[in-house]
Amino acid sequence: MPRFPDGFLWGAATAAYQVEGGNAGSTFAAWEKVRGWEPCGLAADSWRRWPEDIRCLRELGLGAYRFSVEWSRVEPRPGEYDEAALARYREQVRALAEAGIRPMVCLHHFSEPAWLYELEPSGWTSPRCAGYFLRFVERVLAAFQGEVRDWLTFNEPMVWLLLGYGLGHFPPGLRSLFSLERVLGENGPQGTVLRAHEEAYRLIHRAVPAARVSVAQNIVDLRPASGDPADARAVRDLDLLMHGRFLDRAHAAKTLDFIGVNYYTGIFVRAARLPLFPAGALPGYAELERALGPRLFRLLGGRRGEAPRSDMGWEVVPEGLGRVVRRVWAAYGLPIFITENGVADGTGELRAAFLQDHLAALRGEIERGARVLGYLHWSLLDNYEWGSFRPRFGLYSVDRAGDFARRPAPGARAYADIVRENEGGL
Ligand code: IFM
Repeated sequence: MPRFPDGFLWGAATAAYQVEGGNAGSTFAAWEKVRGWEPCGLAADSWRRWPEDIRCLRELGLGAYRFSVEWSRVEPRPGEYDEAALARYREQVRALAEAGIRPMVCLHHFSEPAWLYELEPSGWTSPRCAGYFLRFVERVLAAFQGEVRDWLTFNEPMVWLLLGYGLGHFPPGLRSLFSLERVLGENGPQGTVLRAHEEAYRLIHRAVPAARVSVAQNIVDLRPASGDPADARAVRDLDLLMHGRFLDRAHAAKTLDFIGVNYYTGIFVRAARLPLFPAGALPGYAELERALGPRLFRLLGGRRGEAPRSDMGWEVVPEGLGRVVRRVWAAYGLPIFITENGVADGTGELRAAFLQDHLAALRGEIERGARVLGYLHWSLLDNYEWGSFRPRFGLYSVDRAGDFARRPAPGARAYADIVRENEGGL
């Protein structure tokens, strides 16, 4: 594979709730019981075993690590901060720096303190949530004492809002099936989140003038299901709703230093025959096909592709990463950071080729002129996939039934080889 540019950052990503364990004050801890989900429990026990995680990063030769700070742990009661927890995160940041690994800190990765929804039952529909969040951000900034340069304010805000405020699958469990466009539009919770992002951006830059700040936007490669111009319009409208609008607004407010892209899959989109779907689009998401059942999904005009599927049912579409990067670069002209990309691969048969093919597509866009700062593989470890430990995204498996030992999973060696081949850059 051709080499990546000098200074390109190779890394891996996790999120607090998915790996730390013991986050009993999170909205998700209660939610697991309500929904009958597999409990997250100790997860990968990274709250205690983070030095082992750093050893894994070093073993792979990685130079960047994205993790998140768990709001419910740092602020267990409104306005009460756990200084020991903040000190523990600071210790982790320092240990990463000593190991030559650049931290990227995400401030909001789905999980929130349960008290937030006791105070604000309609959640981010209330502008007050932004105020609580920003107070937490200030405490984290003070704790890190300017030692972290790369920041993400929100992880996948549109996915989180869709699941929590539209489909009722995440806390706070609000459903607005027939008004998804309102939830995802500026006058709903999305507007509050956007304002919180913009203000957090300013706070971070005030505390760390050299900071690089963004959001991690989940961007799916959308293709029209047929040559019908209505399908092309549906692609454009869905793209705007799920990807573009939030980024456009944040970009216009000059609150993005780069674009964080989480890329997993590509889907076909058909113009919806029934006015049920937002943006007039019937998207070929695996989750929608599962919810409707394959027959009804097809009857409504849904189309899935022929590519191999991961354990999430997501089609593996490496060229889609290239198309997404091309579109994002053309739209914003800002550097791009691949903040997540990975595959749920229980048999271990997919990951090595997945990495090679996605990185080849990414390299192609760099050659065409896109500026890409780095690539973070999701995930460093097998972790809690919001309801289940079954999907295996990790470069390392975790022996959860035993001593939580981390062992390289299939594909880890392939990633380490790519990283080593690129040492020194072009
Ligand atoms: O595990 C999630 C993560 O929390 C957000 N991005 C997608 C990943 C895989 O589903």
